[in-house]
Amino acid sequence: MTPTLCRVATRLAGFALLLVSMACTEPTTGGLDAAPAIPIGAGGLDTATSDAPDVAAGDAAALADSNSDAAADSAATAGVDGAAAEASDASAPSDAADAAVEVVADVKPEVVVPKGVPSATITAPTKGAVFELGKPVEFAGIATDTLAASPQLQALWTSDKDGVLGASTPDAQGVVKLTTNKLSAGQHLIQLEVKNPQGIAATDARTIGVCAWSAPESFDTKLDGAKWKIYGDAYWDPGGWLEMTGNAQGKFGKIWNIAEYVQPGDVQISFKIATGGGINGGADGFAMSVIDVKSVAELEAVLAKAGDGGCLGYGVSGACGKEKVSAFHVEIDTFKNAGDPNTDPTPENHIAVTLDGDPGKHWLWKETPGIEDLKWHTVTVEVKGAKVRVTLDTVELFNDAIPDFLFRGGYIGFTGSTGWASNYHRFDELKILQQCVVK
Ligand SMILES: [Ca+2]
Ligand SMILES: [Ca+2]
Ligand SMILES: [Ca+2]
Ligand SMILES: [Ca+2]
Repeated sequence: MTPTLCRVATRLAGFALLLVSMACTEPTTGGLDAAPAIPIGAGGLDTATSDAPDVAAGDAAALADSNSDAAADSAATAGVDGAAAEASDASAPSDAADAAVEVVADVKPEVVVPKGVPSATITAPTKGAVFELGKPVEFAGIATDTLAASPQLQALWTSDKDGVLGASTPDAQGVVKLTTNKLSAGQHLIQLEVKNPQGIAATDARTIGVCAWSAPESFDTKLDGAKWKIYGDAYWDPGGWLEMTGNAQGKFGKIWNIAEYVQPGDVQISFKIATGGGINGGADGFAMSVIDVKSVAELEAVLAKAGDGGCLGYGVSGACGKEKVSAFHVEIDTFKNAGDPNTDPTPENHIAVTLDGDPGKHWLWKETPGIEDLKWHTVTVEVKGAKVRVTLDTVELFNDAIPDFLFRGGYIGFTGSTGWASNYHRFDELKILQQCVVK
């Protein structure tokens, strides 16, 4: 065996060490019997050369422990071989030179590549935004890196609740977008991870909510008194809806949910209304209200003060009373009041948002001339931050911010009133987009 082969073979894994050692120390033709070690050595050259010192040392220790003479010899040989490697290469014949070239190539130091620092920023949706289950949610972000161009980066969107939402490549400006309608209901911590070509990652995250509509209240069967409580002239109509007054003069009533509390924050509420059929041009109107009180007892104390006529069964402040209450109302007003006791912004029928029990302050309103047709119409109310959007049969009436407004939640209910003029005042199919409590 040539010195080179011996050296290479000696660097093999421990199980072959003894055999190889003997072949190297006995330069006879018998050494050729060790040839099977060569193909293994050739195949494992890269590993063997780089790991050789460890393997040799480990084997030397292991074999020394065995107390065998042969083992001691081989350990010594391995140690000498490792130490003498440089010297042997220097004076080696041509086949040794080939091996030396490979060894040099293998130990060539790695080129130090400068590492970039990536950055990830979620730009949409806003933190704490709430979405309706099944509707598309549009995510957007910016992915950049101190070295790599944005299109060289990888962007990955994930939800802590639903896992991977999608991967994409940023455009030249670093913009990454993803739209999905697959988010499950509940709170999600959305994360954008940006990875640069070196595998270094940056992340940004924010919480959003995906909410499901509550089961609609159909009011098709007699009300459960533990949930819906009736006050004044209101009643449940066997036709399958709530009636606030009946078609008679001088009535006012209320029906309230005393079992559930609408959470504060963004909310969507949908219900159906029908009014009309009355005398003297029809009046006065009705309202959906959410009153922010801590208990049903407090709620009832407020409701007990609510006025009739132009106060629509919910007015307790302004021209209608002196109560201080935090409340949100959407009124459907079908009679023009002018200082009796409050004043309307238009002689026409209107739908308006009022606050805190004051029917005289119309924060947002729109004329709805044909509303007294005693047909069913759908009203939706969407609160997003200080903005309130109201639609009537899918037509937007208004979508504006109310200064300093914050939906505070509370107990939800309905009121209505008649006076000299009358009308039916019906509510049905209440749906509330369940508020996900989003941090
Ligand atoms: Ca119904
Ligand atoms: Ca009217
Ligand atoms: Ca009015
Ligand atoms: Ca009004």
